[in-house]
Amino acid sequence: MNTSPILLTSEQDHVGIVTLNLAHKRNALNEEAIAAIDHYFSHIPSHIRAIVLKAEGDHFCAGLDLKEHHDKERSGVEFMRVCQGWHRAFDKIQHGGIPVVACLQGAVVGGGLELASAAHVRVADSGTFFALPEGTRGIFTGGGATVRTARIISAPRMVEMMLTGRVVQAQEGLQLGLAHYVCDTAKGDTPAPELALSLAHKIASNAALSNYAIVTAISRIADMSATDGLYTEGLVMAMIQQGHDVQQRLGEFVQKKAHKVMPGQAS
Ligand code: 1HE
Repeated sequence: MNTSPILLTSEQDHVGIVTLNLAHKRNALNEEAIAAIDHYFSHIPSHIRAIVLKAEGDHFCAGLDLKEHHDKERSGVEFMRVCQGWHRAFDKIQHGGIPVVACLQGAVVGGGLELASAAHVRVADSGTFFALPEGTRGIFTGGGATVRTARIISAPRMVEMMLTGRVVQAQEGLQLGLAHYVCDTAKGDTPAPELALSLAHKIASNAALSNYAIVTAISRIADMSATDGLYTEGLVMAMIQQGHDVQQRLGEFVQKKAHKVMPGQAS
């Protein structure tokens, strides 16, 4: 279990809760924070079946710790290694096999958006905003945005966001796919942290092997040719079909004991 004070961890049944705890610097990510994220997602306890990734304070994450970066005066190669560390850590979030629900508020900018882009489900408070201000800081993205964020919003949209520094508000973020849910408590919506947790519990109740396939296979198949993708899909299905609870889950449906898929079912 991770013990870093900058990444708080707790559990609720089969749901792990991971909280960035650097609110005083708007959860800007320094080397220690990236190491703590890498450590947690490398050692997910085996009983954890879904994870909520959230942050203390008014802002989810202000991206790269610009003070640390400024003070360290990193060389090109040193910064390349830092970026590779971010890639490793965030890849464990995306492809670790356990679904991750990000709970967003305030700034989700630069590396903060890269972090959110690695999660599988993004629940945003209505005050959330997204931006890629790297150009104004004289740097570039280094935490995976060119791969993950560009695939969510499209490469041309990412180019435009980076060139103009435009701030995308929560509702537009919803249309672009940066958020899957926007919670406006003033309109009576469930608060984002509550919705994120309830979605994580719901996800945790899926078959674990199905969840594993969903979070590891789909994004990889998207990188393949159609022929390879269809073949891989069949292989994944064949593997998942061996799950110990498949017959039980199918039997519950056959015996009319399982829930039906109904219109109007929110989540
Ligand atoms: C920081 C950082 C940071 C805040 N690194 N210390 N990211 C950015 O360009 C975003 C920079 N941050 C901001 O635009 C604003 O801080 C926020 C919109 C996020 C929040 O504003 P606000 O008014 O609530 O807070 P603040 O007063 O600006 O900041 C509070 C403190 O947090 C302050 O420190 P203090 O010692 O004066 O109290 C800030 O300096 C500190 N702080 N953001 C370090 N990012 C792998 S490559 C990834 C590339 C990138 O991520 S580039 C994008 C960087």
